[in-house]
Amino acid sequence: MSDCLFCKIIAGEIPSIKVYEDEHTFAFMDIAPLTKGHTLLIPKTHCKDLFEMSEDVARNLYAAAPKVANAIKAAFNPAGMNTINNNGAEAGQTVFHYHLHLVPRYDEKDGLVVNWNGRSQEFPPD
Ligand code: IU
Repeated sequence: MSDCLFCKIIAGEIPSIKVYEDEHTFAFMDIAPLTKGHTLLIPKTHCKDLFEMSEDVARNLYAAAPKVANAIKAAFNPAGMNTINNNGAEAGQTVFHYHLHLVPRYDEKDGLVVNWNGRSQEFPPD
């Protein structure tokens, strides 16, 4: 899609820090990382959100997900990882090309106070 930011990143028209690429998928570092190593995994075929995604696109995207997750794990040594996907502005989506957030987690005090389900989670101070 010509006016889609993430399509332009895939095409190399907008620079990104590429983490992974194959025939069907592309992954790059989020420009505003929630934690160290926060990566976005996206399909090369433009689709707005999960509701528009074909089974083929989903299959290819999720086939790449463990590879990218393990590459992030090898590079940053997180203790865990959240995968998050927002669909629709009401659900928090701000870029309308499907993307799966891979958010490495380090410990309960890694500074991120959003739990996997988007609910605020307060941690006690030291
Ligand atoms: P959301 O799920 O649609 O809210 O996530 C959009 C993400 O895209 C968000 O984490 C942004 O930091 C990220 N992003 C980016 O990596 N590069 C950009 O140029 C823009 C947004 I605009």
